[in-house]
Amino acid sequence: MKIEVVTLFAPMISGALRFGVVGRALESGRLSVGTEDPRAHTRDAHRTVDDRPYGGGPGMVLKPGPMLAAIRAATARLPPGSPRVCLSAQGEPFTQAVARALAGLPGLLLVAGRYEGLDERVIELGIDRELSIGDYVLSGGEVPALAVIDAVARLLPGVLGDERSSELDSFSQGLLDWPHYTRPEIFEGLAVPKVLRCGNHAEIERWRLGQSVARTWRRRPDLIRGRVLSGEVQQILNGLPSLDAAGGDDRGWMKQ
Ligand code: 4G3
Repeated sequence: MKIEVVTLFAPMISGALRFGVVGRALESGRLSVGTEDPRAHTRDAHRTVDDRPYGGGPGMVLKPGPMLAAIRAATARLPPGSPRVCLSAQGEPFTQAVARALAGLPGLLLVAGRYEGLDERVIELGIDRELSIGDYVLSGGEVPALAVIDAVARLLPGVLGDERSSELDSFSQGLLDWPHYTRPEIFEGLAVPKVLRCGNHAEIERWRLGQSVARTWRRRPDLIRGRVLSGEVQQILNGLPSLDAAGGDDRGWMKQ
């Protein structure tokens, strides 16, 4: 898969992508990431990329000329039809389902804004879709672009390897992950749950699913309400206290 990022701070992108799973995806050629700097598309001596907002008010807006020229230059290096995505707090939520859809494409353009954002005409002329990584404001779209690249890269064939399939991840089943433990068996007085040391794999699977369901129900009931439930998950949910019941956390469920 080929990804291009339009950014004023290319080293933020290239620097962060050198490590771990994404770093190896780049080295193996399963993923390639290029950048395009809007400043390279300025014509004035000061290489100006921002200007004051029409209508007044604080902050600056990215000038449309350099931004659209950078989008077009980067788009020309991508397969035809690659979606052009802008990261902004006004976008639709970036979810695991969106990551899966993007990972199935041969190309993707990500546009990282700065200041108060892009001139709206750049969005009209050069952006297909706006995505948000969450309900908070950041100083630039680079960190959200990196989040999208990371989430997409680990879904590409061969990137995780067979033994760490993304199909076993939190969210691939629509539930939060279960708790994990490694040695030592007792750490600062806290023991690993007995069920994980019993060697009964059917019971371990049941415990993990129970933990996932209980956690999701307590922390993210929105994930349960909007979802078709298997009979097994429905049965676990029926045994859980209602959300507003006293005794406040998911840690009591099936402990030990
Ligand atoms: C304004 C994305 C600001 C417009 C970007 C980009 C938060 C998110 C910015 C624009 C951002 C997010 C940069 N802040 N929640 N700031 O995904 O296009």
